[in-house]
Amino acid sequence: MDFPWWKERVFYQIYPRSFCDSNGDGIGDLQGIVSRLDYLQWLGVGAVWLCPVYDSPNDDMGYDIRDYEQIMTEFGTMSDFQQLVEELHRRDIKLIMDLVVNHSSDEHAWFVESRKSRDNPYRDYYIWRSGKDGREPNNWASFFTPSAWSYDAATDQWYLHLFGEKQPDLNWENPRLRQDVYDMMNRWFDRGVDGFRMDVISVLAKDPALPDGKGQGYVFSPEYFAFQPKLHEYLREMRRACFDGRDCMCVGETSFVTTENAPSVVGDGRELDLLFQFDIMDMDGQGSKWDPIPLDVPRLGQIIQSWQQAIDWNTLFWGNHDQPRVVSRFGCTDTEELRVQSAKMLAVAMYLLRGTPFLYQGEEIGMTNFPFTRPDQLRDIESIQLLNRARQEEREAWAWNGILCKGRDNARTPMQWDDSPNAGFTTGTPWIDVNPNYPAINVARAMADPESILHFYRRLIALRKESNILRRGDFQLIPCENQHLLAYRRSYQGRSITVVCNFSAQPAALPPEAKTGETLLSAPLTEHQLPPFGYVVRRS
Ligand code: TEU
Ligand code: CA
Repeated sequence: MDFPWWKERVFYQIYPRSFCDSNGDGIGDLQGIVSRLDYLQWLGVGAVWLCPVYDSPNDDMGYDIRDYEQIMTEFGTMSDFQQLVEELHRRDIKLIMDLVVNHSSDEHAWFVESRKSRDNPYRDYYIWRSGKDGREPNNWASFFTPSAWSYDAATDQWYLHLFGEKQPDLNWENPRLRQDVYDMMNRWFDRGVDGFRMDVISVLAKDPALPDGKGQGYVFSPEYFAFQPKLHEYLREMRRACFDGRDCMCVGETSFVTTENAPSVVGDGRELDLLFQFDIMDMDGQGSKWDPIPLDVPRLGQIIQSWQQAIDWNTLFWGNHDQPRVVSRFGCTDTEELRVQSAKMLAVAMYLLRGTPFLYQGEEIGMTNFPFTRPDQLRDIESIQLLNRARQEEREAWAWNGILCKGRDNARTPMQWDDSPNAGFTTGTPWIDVNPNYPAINVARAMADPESILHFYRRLIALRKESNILRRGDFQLIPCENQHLLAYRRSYQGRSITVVCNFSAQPAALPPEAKTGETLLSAPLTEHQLPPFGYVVRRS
């Protein structure tokens, strides 16, 4: 049985701005990444997902692209990029790029043209409408701003932006725009890229009638912009235009995907290869992500089970640049011992599932959330907008709590390499503060300690590589009486591996299914008892 490379490898996500700064300007860059590739190879990763490195005014940290074929000046040059590709491939590491084509920056040449006049050749590259009674064309809310529309006086019309004001949505109805995007993607493939992570790809197509959402005020209306019928047309066209005949892959960030509609975009190789679903990421928010609730472990088990059943191949991840740090979120940072133990437990729980792991930079050393106390420490448009709005509504304390628990900047603080000033990330002033815990939590220290989270991740990656059961086996949830345990079994050709994880600070009795077998990995057990945040992995 032949598997494509993207099912056999572990991916590692790099947020370039915060990974490694090579020239002391406080901003991570391509040469910084090149200088750390031996580390990635040592860890055992087989592919890198690089967050946007394109020219951008950075209103949304690179997710607002001004030029799809220029490297952001702070990050380096196209020749640095070419060197990165070569150095990765020399180590047998694949590279996938971020593809952000739901929207561009308002500073992109297309939009600069588009807004000039109603009959500009680029007018239809974006979504322009006349207002209704002096108001927005409809009542849609955006991800980052109250209304999803901004008014442009020059032509007396409004443009749609599902994200920030400086991120106008591209008009996928326009075949010229689509062809320009495909040509651009093909040129990246020609530069040696092995695939794309497709930003909010599920919202490319909008309901052509742009109907009002149901409700008062501005209404977030994914029923009119997520998973629209035309989406499938566009994805199939893109597949044919860019992927056919190449050994390349794509993983879609399919916001609003469900176990019901997921099979419509993955599985048959005609649209996406992989998708990111957010059911687990959304579990600890009630209504909105800013209202945190504790993790419900039986529910986690149900979600995992339903996804493992819904599609043949899942992505496995605990975080990304939009999510808080997982050890702070679902593990425990009360003591150093619990941080280490719970980070290992989380890795076991997620990365032994059936699917392709995506690690986020810093996760492998158990980096934690940042203790933000002042607005000037924030860099993320989403948190800044939230705080501004909350101030007007006198809900500042609520917003701060949300930002501490869920703010995206938690994952964007610099990678902690060693205990030298600024964690070895930069010799200058970092663009965002370094987490003050870097003297204790850093790569150099973790390297020197065979019991560290880092060494554990390396073992886990190696274990996946050498085990057919883990790479190919099927999945079965093991129901547990104890509400804090997650347990499952992977089986392949008559052999199986049983995984049990304790998501609580209380010791827990092992379920009978996990009492026997050869121990592959385990926290120290006492009399068939898992310690707080303990785990055990057994083969039989
Ligand atoms: O994220 C899209 C998305 O749905 C998330 O933004 C999420 O809803 C958001 O973080 C609010 O919590 C992608 C990128 O990953 C993100 O960094 C960009 O800001 C966004 O698209 C716009 O390009
Ligand atoms: Ca730099």
